[in-house]
Amino acid sequence: QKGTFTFTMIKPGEENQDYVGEILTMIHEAGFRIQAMKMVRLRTKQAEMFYRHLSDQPFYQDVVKYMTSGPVIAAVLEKENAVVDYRKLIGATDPTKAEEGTIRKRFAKSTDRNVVHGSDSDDNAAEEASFFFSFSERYNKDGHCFFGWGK
Ligand code: YYY
Ligand code: MG
Repeated sequence: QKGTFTFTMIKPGEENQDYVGEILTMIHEAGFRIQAMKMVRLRTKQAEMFYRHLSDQPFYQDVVKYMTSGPVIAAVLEKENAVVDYRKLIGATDPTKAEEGTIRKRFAKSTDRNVVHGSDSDDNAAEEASFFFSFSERYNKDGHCFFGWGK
């Protein structure tokens, strides 16, 4: 069902990998259930595609370079009001502006390495999940989408 899933990534870097357990604990304690998860290293073309909406931004190539510098942990999370609640849990893009108790406030040192990605809409969550998880990882044999909404 729409509205009950979101997509997240834990971004690359040793400083993030050291905190994977704690980040997942925060996600769990905030009431999200992990429906799918994998660790993958993106190719440049894939990162360019994932962040194509930022292609006009001056930091676009830096984002692509960073996001391909090591593996990311991609996951689909389930919870009522998932997209909005997860954006609240991760906090502002700039960690100095993120509220206490958010993942970025706790772990991120800068905007350009802000630890986690979170989808900003239901449609983007569906699209981003389908970017990382193949058809057979998303659908059962009856054509039912495991993540609750079809894409
Ligand atoms: O959704 P969110 O991650 O909070 O921010 P976006 O505006 O979608 O930007 C995506 C990504 O780009 C951000 O997480 C870090 C990077 N970025 C940057 O390096 N410098 C900026 N001034 C803005 C964003
Ligand atoms: Mg965004």
